[in-house]
Amino acid sequence: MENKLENKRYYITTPIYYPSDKLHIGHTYCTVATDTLARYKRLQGYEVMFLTGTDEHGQKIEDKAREAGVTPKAFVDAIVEGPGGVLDLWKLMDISNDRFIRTTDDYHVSSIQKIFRKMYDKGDIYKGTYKGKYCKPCESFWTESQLKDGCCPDCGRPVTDAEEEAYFFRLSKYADRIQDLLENTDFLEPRSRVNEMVNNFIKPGLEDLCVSRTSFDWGVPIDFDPKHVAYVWMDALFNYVTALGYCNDQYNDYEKFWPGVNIVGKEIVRFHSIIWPAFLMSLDMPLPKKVFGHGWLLLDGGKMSKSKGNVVDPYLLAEKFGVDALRFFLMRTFPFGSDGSFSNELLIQTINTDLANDLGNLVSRTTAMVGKYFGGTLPVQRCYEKDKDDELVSLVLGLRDRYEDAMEHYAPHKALEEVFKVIQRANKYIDENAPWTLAKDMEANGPRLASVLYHLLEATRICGILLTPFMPRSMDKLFAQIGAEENCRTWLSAKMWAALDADVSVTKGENLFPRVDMDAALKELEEAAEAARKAAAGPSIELEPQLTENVDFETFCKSDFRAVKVKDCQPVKKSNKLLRFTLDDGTGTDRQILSGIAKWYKPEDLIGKTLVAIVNLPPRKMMGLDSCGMLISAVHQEDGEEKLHLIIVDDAIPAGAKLC
Ligand code: ME8
Repeated sequence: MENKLENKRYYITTPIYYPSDKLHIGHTYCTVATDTLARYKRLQGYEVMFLTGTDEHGQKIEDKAREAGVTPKAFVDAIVEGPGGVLDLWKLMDISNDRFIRTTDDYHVSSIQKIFRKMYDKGDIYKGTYKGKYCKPCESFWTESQLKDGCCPDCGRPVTDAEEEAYFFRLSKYADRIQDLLENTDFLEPRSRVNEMVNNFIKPGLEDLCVSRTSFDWGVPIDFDPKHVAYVWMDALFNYVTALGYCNDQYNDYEKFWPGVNIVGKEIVRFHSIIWPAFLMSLDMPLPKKVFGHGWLLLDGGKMSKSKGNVVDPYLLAEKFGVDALRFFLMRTFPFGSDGSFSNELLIQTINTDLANDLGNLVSRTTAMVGKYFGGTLPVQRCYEKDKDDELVSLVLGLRDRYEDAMEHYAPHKALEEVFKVIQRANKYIDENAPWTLAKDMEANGPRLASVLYHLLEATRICGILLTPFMPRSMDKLFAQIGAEENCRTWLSAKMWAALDADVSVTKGENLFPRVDMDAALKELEEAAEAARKAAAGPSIELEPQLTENVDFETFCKSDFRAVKVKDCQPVKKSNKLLRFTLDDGTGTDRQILSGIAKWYKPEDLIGKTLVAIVNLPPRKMMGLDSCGMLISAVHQEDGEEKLHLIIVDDAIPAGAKLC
């Protein structure tokens, strides 16, 4: 990671996600990690550009939109900007991105057209015929030899044959340079991914890459040959530079921020460490400073994915446990470069152990004791005891370097491990120094007690600074509680002992991280997941069995069904079921019908509607009123509940028209 302070600019990106469905905890994991790294760099004093966005073109989105009966743009708009959509999720999760790119943004589309033409003019893109295999869910082309058991090597699903006129990018031309880049530099991390790329993709021979499609429309049209749209990965990868203003006038940050760091999931490392640098080489552009391929969150041993439908909802977890607790859990639990198994138990356990027990207790015990023994403000008289204090102080003062080392190596989990070692040591320091015993003789021990508490506040402050990128909101509250002003919250002051005022005042505040009742929370989560599964599966509908006994036509014709218009509709006094309708049935005389549908309709909503009634049933008295006929409705059971819909017909049908 770039760490020279003379170059104080830093650019970091997440993948741009497909808005083919709601995003899940896996996307949240990557975005929170990238956000944490961006916040860490800002804390260090860098000018940071943090980009995220959505990858909106491609056949998969086009198909999904068709299924939903809307245009592709309307489909992605709803998922990106609609309630509970991508933008809402990042707002909820306190994601501090400086920019958000959508590949349907006009400036991006025209930039891709220019980029395509540049590469074509240079001779790195040429026209040919594409023959091969295509995996639709992954939007990936494969050669026969790359398939695993005849299926997509990424997701294991069947592939389809594809043959069409297409443009190709001379990927093969860059194979040696890419291999050298991967093997002899730190371009791609973790290192373990390098062998996989070289052995599986480069050594078997890099073939030229098909970079246009003609079989669907939802993409960036090639301006000089508009029946082709750009391959969605080409369109997507260049987002990292178009969002800075490369090939457009929308922004002017390309010179300032490129090259940057691309954080991606391991399944798209191939695109980012082979294809992406080759594209950039073709345009003589600087390569990313780093591509980091993080691991997957697994659920029941498999990858969570939108297309498999086994996903965990970040909204639900953030709402239940708090955004910061969720952010913290994701960063603390799963080593960033490896896969990890998600579970609700693990989440709750982490909250209870690290946040409620270790950090929460340190803050609440320390501030409570400053309140109890000194009325909330420490006296300035002190008594430092070398043998008791030195170890804690030096551990705390070395923390920033150990933390920085971990963060620079994309190991936020290790950085947190270091912070929590200090928090645990500070809690032990409380027990070793037993402030409650010192407090028994304030005259003799007052200065020592003040020292002990001050040391605890200092340890808490420095941990708080380093936890800010992980839990920004909670750390603001923590600083307010321990009396740490702005100048004691800086990166610089995380390496300074005694930054807090000697006569610092604390404020008792809310419990930052309440304990979670494991059993109750697990039960609630299971119920919520069940409700979500049901909602996704749609309601369970039960219908009345059809009658098997025939009715002869003559008998049927004796039933007189007519269109009727609702002139008035009122509730019936003392009945919570009945509505009284005054109807125009075309005869010139009003017809009154009582109907037991008050549970489903408000009377005022039905006035003016055209309904269907059988008009030759014998009159019946109900609640002392005559009902002359019956309104026709459709009925069914939904999730065990009776549902009713009046048959409301076209208003163009005149009152009294016969139904036959
Ligand atoms: O691949 N665990 O978009 P995508 C951890 N549009 N991270 C996960 C995850 C999981 N179970 N599931 C998803 C695309 N992710 C392309 C990217 S970039 C130019 C184009 C994260 O919506 C992870 O970072 O399928 C992964 O790489 C990304 O979401 C894929 O999101």
